[in-house]
Amino acid sequence: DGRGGSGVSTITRTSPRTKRPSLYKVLLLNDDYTPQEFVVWLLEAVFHKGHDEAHQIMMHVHNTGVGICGVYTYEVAETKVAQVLELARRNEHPLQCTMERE
Ligand code: NFA
Repeated sequence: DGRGGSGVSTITRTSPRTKRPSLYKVLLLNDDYTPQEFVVWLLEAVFHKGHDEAHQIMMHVHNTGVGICGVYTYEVAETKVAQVLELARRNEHPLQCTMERE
């Protein structure tokens, strides 16, 4: 049975103890200064979006003030936010990014 020869089998319980992790939306905020093409590039580079979807998300943020870049577990979402803020800082753009539990 894979635990060392006693011959005693174990049935592993699944569903009652399987808690799914909370998910977090990574949100991008509009501003008046960050170039549209930088936002499109960032959505491709950090969130693995194709060019057309990246452009659509960027325009949604531009037109409504906020948009969802993706939905991830806590640590992945935290890392994406940090990557966006660091890329914006390095390029001297005021682009803001945050995360919110779904
Ligand atoms: N509003 C910015 C501009 O017109 C573009 C932008 C889109 C910025 C999405 C931030 C997020 N240059």
